[in-house]
Order: sequence, then structure tokens, then C-alpha cells
Amino acid sequence: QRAIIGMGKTGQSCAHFLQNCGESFIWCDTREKPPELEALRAQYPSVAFYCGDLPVPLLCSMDEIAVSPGVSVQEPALRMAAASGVSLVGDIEWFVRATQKPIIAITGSNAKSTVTTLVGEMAAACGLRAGVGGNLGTPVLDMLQRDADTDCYVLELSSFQLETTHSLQAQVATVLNISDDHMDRYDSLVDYTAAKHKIYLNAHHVVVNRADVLTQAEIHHASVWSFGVDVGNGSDHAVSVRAINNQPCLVLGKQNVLLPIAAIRIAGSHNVANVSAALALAAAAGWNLEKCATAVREFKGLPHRCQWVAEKNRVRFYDDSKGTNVGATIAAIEGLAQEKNVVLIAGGEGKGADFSALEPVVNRHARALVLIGRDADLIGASCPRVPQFRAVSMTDAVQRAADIARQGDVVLLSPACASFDMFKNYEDRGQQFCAAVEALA
Ligand code: UMA
Ligand code: ADP
Repeated sequence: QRAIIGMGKTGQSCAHFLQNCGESFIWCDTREKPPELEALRAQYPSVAFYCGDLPVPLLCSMDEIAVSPGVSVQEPALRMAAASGVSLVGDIEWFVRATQKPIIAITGSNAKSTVTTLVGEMAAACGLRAGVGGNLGTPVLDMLQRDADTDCYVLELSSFQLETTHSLQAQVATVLNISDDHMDRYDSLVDYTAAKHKIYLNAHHVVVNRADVLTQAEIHHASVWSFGVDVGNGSDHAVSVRAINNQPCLVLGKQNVLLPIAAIRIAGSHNVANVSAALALAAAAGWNLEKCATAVREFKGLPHRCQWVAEKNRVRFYDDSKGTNVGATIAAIEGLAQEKNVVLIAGGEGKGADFSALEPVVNRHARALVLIGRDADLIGASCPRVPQFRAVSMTDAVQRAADIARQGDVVLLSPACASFDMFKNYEDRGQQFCAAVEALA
């Protein structure tokens, strides 16, 4: 007997999967009124639904519980079930048990969606039919319907999903980077890093970031590849940046030129690292790297990730609404700044983060801070030496930033926070930013 916890996208994909397998289940959600409850009851008339407090004795009698990523496995009811021998899994676990196709598995604190999407484009450029999804948006179990017509999967995996995955044997796995995030769900950076590193277990190839030791691990079972934007060590398994005929290029090994840096269209130097990572994953997977380079040349990036919005009065506006933690905002500032020319719009729901790492980067590159949302004061207090202003709405923030910015400056929305205190989600926040920029005189 199985239980599903959560009636969001993941829970719904799990229910559909079990129904297709002809298996019965109970379905719980910790919310009293999950948004789609009535529609789901109508769709699954024979399933028992439990909303609000989780039914502990019933859960303890299950064989297996699939926990949605939005619910912590540390919930007391789930800990009790686990203690009584019930196995806690997630949708990714059921997916990897059900497919034989090779999986490229991608995690990290930042850049997951960008790299996953780009690797998906590379697969397509190589003529491979790739299922691209996971934390990116399409629940993995929903992709199984086309499994027979799929050559490989490219999956973005969150730490929450990895916690409940035990049987993954990725063809290629990477942890792109690690910085403080989701500290409302983890006791420490060590726990969070350990969850991310589960992606390496039983992988055939592992890709690490040379610039981030937290992505590296003692690996004996797999061949190890690396990416970065340094000159590297010339290993055949390293993607690095080297000058070839005076032109900086991404190269594999000592001089196998993959692509000139100038051909990359996504903005910011951090995106060169992201392309380096995607090429290392493709190289480890044994794909045609010339075709992969074509995909890079055509890749315009995803919305709300350091996306160029407009230039007004010689000030450039960038939407990095997906910059939802400190590491992302640091990368966005360093990626776009020249000297001290950034007016940063930041703030929101800080998820328990420590903002102190922002200070040196803000001191170096920010002309001013325009702060919004619940944790505006926490960010302000972490960066006392830079002029700062509070704004009550996105329109107000953009207007203030435009007033402060000088010719040649960059106005960057990169909040270092989640959006839920003021906006529906990060897309809504980014769209409001773009609309406010368009409305400027
Ligand atoms: N919730 C409850 N009680 C429940 C179930 C859910 O309170 O019993 C709340 C959660 O706290 C959360 C929301 O409902 O706020 C959604 O939770 P969910 O687990 O049902 O989410 P899904 O709709 O299934 O979406 C999840 C991922 N969401 C999360 O991990 C929170 C989506 O990633 C992912 O695209 C989708 O599965 C398909 O795999 C989103 C995300 O924000 C983009 N991920 C986090 C991130 O990237 O930082 C990890
Ligand atoms: P994720 O899916 O991990 O959230 P995205 O590709 O959506 O990753 O990018 C989210 C944010 O991460 C971007 O908006 C940017 O601020 C930041 N970012 C992008 N590349 C990097 C990188 N290489 N290192 C650190 N932060 C990055």
C-alpha cells in the first residue's frame, strides 16, 4: 500500500503514475485546502484524501510514501513513519526505477535551469530525443509516457528531490555549485551539500566545478570531468578557457577548441561558466561537441536570468528575478558589473539566509541599493556602507533606481530572496519589473 504526500504538480504526477500501474493509494496534503482538491477528488473518486494533519497511524502502516519536494521529510509524521520502517521516496525514485534510458542529472544551488535547458538543446542538436524536466517544471513521471520514443533524459534535480531518491544511476551527474540556500529546510550547509552530493552515487561520469570545492568529492566509481573558466590542467576531461590565436575560447583538454567565448549570447561572465559546464556534461555523455557548440551559439537563455530588458537614457536594465539566493545575486553582479556601476534592486523573503557574503561584492560594484520586501532591512543591515533606499512596490523601486543611475550604469533586479511576500512567484516579479522599466519616461 502506498501514500502520496502533496497535491501539487509532483503529487498529481505520482497519482497518475500509480493509477496507470493499477495500484491503489491514499493521498495526503498538509494544507487544509490544497488549491486543486475538489477537481482531484472528482478525478480520483476511489482514492481516500486526507488534508491538514497527516494521518500518522495510517502512514505508519504503508509500504512506501512518496513525498513531494515542498514537504520536508523531517515532518514529525514522516519521521514516525520512517522510524516504523516505511520507506520515504519521491517521484524521481519511481521514475528511475521505471526507465532504462540514460540520464544526465544536474543539481546545484544556481544555474540548474540554464544548464539543463542548454544541455537539452545540445541533445536536440545531436539528433537525440531528450526528455528535459524535473525541478525545471515538467514532473519526471509525466515524461514516462513517451519513454519508448526517448533517447535520454536531462533532469534538473533539487536537493529536496535528491533527498528522496535512492536508486539513481546517472550516465552523467553534476553539482554545478553550492552556496547557502533553503536554510529554512536544512540545519546547516553540510546537510544541504550532502543532499546535493547524492546525485553522484552510482553515476558513470561525474562533472565537478574546479572553482567550487563543495562540488568536488572522493569519487572512485566514476570517471571525473571538470568545468571552469580558468586555464585548467589540460586534462582530456577538463573544459577550460584558453587563448587560441589570441581569441579566448572554451577548449576540451589542451587545445580541442569547442567555441570562442565571443559566440556566447547569454549575458554575464557567470554564463561562460554555465556553458563550460554544459559542454563538459555533453563531452562526458560522448556527444558530438561540434553540434553542441551550434546549440550554444543559438541559445538566448531563459527569461528572468540576467535577461536584458531595455536601455533608457544610456542605463541598461537587467531582469534577474530568478536570483533567489545570495550566491545567485553575487554571480549576477559580478557577471554584469564594470567597476562600481550597478544599482541593485533586492529583497523579499530571505528563507533564513545569511546576507553577509553580499557585502564585499556590493561595496565593490554597487552605486546604491533599492530594497523591497520583508527582509529588506536584513540586507540593508548587511551592507551598511552603500547608499540604500526602501521602495514599497516594484514600480517605486524601478523609478528610484532610474533616478539614482548614471549614464553607463546597470540597473539590476537580482533579489537574493524568494518572491512570495510581494508577488505570485519569480516570474510575476520579473514581469512587474519589465513593465515598470517599459513605463519609464
Ligand atoms: N505544500 C504544502 N503541503 C503539502 C504539499 C505542498 O504545504 O502537502 C506546499 C509547499 O510548501 C510548496 C507548495 O505547496 O510551497 C508546492 O509544493 P509541491 O511539492 O506540491 O510542489 P510541486 O507543485 O509538485 O512542484 C515541485 C517543485 N516545487 C518545489 O520543490 C517547492 C517545482 O520546483 C518543480 O518544478 C515541480 O515539483 C516538478 O518537479 C519549483 C521550485 O521552486 C520550481 N523548486 C525549488 C527551487 O528551485 O528552489 C526547490
Ligand atoms: P536554478 O534553476 O538553479 O535556480 P537558473 O538557471 O534558473 O538556476 O539561474 C538562477 C539564477 O542563478 C540566475 O538568475 C543567476 O542569478 C544565478 N546564476 C546563474 N549562473 C550562475 C553561476 N554559474 N553561479 C552562480 N549563480 C548563477
